[in-house]
Amino acid sequence: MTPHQRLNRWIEEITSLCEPDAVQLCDGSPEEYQQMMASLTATGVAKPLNPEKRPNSFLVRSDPADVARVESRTFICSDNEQDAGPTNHWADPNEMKAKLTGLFKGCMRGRTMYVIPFSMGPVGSPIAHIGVEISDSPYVVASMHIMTRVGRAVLEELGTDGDFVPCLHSVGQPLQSGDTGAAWPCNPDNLYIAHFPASREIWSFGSGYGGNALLGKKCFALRIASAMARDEGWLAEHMLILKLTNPDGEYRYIAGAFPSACGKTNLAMLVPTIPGWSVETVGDDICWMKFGDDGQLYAINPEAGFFGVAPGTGMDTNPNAMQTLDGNCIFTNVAETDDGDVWWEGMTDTAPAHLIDWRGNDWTPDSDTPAAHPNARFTVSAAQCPAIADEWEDLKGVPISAILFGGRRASVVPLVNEATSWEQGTFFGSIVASEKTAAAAGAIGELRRDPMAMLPFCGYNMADYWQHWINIGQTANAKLPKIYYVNWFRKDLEGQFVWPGFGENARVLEWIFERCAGRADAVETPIGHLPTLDALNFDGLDLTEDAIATLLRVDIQGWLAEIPLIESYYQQFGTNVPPALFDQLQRLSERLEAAAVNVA
Ligand code: SAT
Ligand code: MN
Repeated sequence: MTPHQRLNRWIEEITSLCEPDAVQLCDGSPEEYQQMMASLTATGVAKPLNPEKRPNSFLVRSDPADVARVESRTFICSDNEQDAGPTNHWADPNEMKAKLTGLFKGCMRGRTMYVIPFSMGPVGSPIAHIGVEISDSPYVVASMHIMTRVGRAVLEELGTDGDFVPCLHSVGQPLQSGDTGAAWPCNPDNLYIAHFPASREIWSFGSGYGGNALLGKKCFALRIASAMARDEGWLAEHMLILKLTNPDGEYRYIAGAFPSACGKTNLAMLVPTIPGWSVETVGDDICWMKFGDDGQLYAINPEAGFFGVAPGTGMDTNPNAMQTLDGNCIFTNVAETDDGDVWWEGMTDTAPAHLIDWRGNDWTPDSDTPAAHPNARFTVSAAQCPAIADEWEDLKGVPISAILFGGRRASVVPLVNEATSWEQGTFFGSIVASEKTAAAAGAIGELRRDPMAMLPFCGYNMADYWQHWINIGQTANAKLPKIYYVNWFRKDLEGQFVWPGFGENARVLEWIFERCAGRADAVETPIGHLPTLDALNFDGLDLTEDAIATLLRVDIQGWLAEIPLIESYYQQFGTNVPPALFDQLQRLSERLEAAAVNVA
């Protein structure tokens, strides 16, 4: 079938296990894409949109029971439970394989089994890696065309003995003879998204949606790749990558990790408010970084498309995303307008008077359910983004000058602080949190820790992953990026956001840029370097002195109150927590105590 013996053997093995009616080796061609969309249209799950509104675009409605990633059914199957760590669901690899082999037996009867060779990253890049997904879903094939690089070039790159990650997927709904089955087949009662980090394999059963089914994304590019990166001395991160250019035409690349609902895609496509500055997009979700010969970390976006949350995306919040969506898109679980286009909450200020909602029912603004599912998605090629950086497909990657970590914190955490070392930056990354409740200033809301925004995406023990970060910092001759902790979500005593956010975040990026260039001032504080009042560009911003003070305040008492919370958070990881992080915590605590005495 292919020149690759191991791949051929795997295809044969899966064919005899799953018993499909036919096997199709995917070539990634436009004809193949049209074939998939035609078959999805024929079964009624996809609907072509009005070509005058949205050329070559489709609306897909999933089963209402299959609308998002399911973390409770996501498993890390390492030999030892401790290697999965307390934040992952662990399963014994042999037991999981046995159970899944039972489920996969005959699961593709009546269906075509697609073999999808794909590259995460530009084909031929030394930072890229190859996977092969076997799936019985044409929706997955079409989506993989957009989200990854699929086809012949990948097989050529694999040659006869290249490495690949086998990614096995089935919607888990075989067809009886003559039966056409459900429009959106799935099997939510038997859902498994299983990862085998030691053998670098993924087995996913029962869902056709997003990260459960497009196995190149979170399953491979984060969970399996994080384990590969640990073994091979690189970083696989849940980060955007942007290119920032100043008015003189100097540019730098910045990566950033943010938990969901913190505006990561908006930041990746930001339109700066400050004159002369520009942001271009390299990636919006995932970042792979390897050391170059010069000791710098070079990054690629392993993906080729955006699988973005539609609701909340509009011309006011993200004009670049909106323009990316002009055509050639798959929309899943958004609402349909009367003229054959799409709509979702946040696309426009006022909703159309009539829609068909994501479930296929009539909808008006008086309806008490949303028109689009909150996790409705667009799938679109990154190349269509008007802000895409020319070098986004550079084989050697782009050198990263700074790494941002951010959460959603109403209190305690200032607008920006710079870590004084890689170890301190790793410490900041490990304690990233978002507040569940909108806490009043001074009080700490209930914190959901999401270290490095990797909580559901780390393929091994989170604390071992922190140790890997520490180890990366000790790489000989490394020229490491500076690390920043940012918070766009600080609130005042009345519970109002203090910082305007969106395009104004460019002001913080400007300071970071100038710090990397060795030109901007900072004050040393117990929590690292903060901008001096003059160093941060507030020109033309309507902020009171009080607001600026709140944004740049080092909240000694607030931070002191966090020390025991961090300590007990670390304790759940037992002895796996790197001593370097306890050391950072201890020293932070000492600096805060000393500052508290000085203030008193
Ligand atoms: O569904 S995905 O995992 O691809 C996207 C997400 O949940 O972040
Ligand atoms: Mn993500």
